[in-house]
Amino acid sequence: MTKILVTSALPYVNNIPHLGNLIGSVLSADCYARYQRLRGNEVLYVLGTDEFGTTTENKAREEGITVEELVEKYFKIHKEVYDWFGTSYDCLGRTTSKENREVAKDIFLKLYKKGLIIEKEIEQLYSEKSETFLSDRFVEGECPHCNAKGARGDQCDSCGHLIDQKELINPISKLDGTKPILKKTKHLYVDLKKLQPTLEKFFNERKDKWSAQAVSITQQWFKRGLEPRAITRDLKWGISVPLEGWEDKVFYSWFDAPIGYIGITKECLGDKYASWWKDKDILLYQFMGKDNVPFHSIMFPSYLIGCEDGYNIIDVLDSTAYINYGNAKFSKSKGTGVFGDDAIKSGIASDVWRYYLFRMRPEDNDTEFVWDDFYAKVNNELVGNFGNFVNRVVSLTEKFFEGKKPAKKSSPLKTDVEKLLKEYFALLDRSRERDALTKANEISSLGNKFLQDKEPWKLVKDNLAEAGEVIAECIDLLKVLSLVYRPFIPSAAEKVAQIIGFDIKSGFENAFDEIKDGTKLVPQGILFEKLEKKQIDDFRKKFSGK
Ligand code: B3M
Ligand code: ZN
Repeated sequence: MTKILVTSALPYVNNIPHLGNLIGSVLSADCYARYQRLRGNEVLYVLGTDEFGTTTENKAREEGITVEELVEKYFKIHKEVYDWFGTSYDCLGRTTSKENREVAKDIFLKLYKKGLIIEKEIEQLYSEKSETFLSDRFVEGECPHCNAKGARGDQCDSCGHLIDQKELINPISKLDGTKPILKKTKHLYVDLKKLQPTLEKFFNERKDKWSAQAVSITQQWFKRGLEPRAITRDLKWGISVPLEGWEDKVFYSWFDAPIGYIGITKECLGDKYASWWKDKDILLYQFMGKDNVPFHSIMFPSYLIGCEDGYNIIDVLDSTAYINYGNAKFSKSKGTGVFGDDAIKSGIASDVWRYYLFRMRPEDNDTEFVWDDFYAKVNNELVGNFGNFVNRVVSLTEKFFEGKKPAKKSSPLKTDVEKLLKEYFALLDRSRERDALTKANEISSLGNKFLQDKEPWKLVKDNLAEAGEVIAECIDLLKVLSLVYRPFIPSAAEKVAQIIGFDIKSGFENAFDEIKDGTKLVPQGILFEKLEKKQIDDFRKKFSGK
């Protein structure tokens, strides 16, 4: 048994998460955590909300409430969304917790004592109108590397270069639309340059297990050469810097946010957090969108390696590309796309949303959420394949065998199922979730094809025993199916397990143990309703932007 610590990137708590946020990290981590539990491993899945930063501060101003009220409000919404989607987190916490403040300060002071914190006086963009220094996300301009418009103060999404906000051509304050001025201030920096050799060695030892995208993004950073990176900001909403003369500054949210994984574990487990963060036999598996990669492959490791306090450092980084809404981006302000609260109100079960999101998980390239495709995949695959197989098996058993499992002497499907299951394991071990779901569908298709070929509804006439053999084999397959679908569509999988009286938590270990002859099935009704064309058309209208 392995102990696996799974984390999902901590979504910002100043907005309602959309389907892209959800599949990008929260559900991806959930699927992996569920899978590993079913394989008999001990898993701790840590999830939470990222609550500091200027965006949050501004959002509170916009909504006319205090920042504290704002994060309270959105934390509740986030939790509701994660719960509705069936996220199986073990710890759910917040970067603003007392524990996280303590851990962040402690790590900072250790870095400081090791001489890894540098002080610099710099000039920074300042809005005279709003009387505030502008954080990187609040300035936009032309990229100094590729000239793309709309580059942010920290990064250009067009060419991926990191940017110093001062280099932006024609910067504009996104807070108030004015042209900012340069003003002197001082900040603290982590000396990434000094840590580069260690970070690179550490990365090279692990990269074979990382997503290709995460590897290439990280390699680009190393190739350009690491520079000291600021970890303080001139803001009020943040963790105060515990150093004399620095009391009026706070940590940059990308300092305390990844540390939040540790803080949240502590918030949830108390001192036992150390058995996950400091014991050496842990596998740390982190899920995130591609824009979060450098913060997890370089920044977070730099804090943990630098402070030399025995923390576990990332083993596997799994990053996703983006799922777009058609050819547009999800945007709350434009009313484009489906958000967590919309899904809750949709009248469509969370498993159905999950199914489509995993089928479209952007594992290598960006993908698109398309209503017609949603309709087709749900109806043809989820309902038409898996749902249909389960219903057929249950109703045939009821019709011809009084709802009880008939006897069987052989297992004609076993070899094929074992082979597919092995492939499924190999995929999920590397968190290729989208392909693994397709594999699960193949196993289900195998069952449907078997029924179609054997036609037990005809066999019953002259050879009841042979028809029984077929049905019994299908009932045993339900067990494997409940397991392979469990990481993706947990409620439906649970129902299938209930039909056959299988304790799904016992996992894959006894997947091929036959269900006892004569077991009475416990029907659970229709697993999924077919989507209606009209329903889809209404959604399309409703969610396609102002
Ligand atoms: N909140 C960014 C995001 O949600 C950021 C992730 C923090 S992970 C420690 O994309
Ligand atoms: Zn650029």
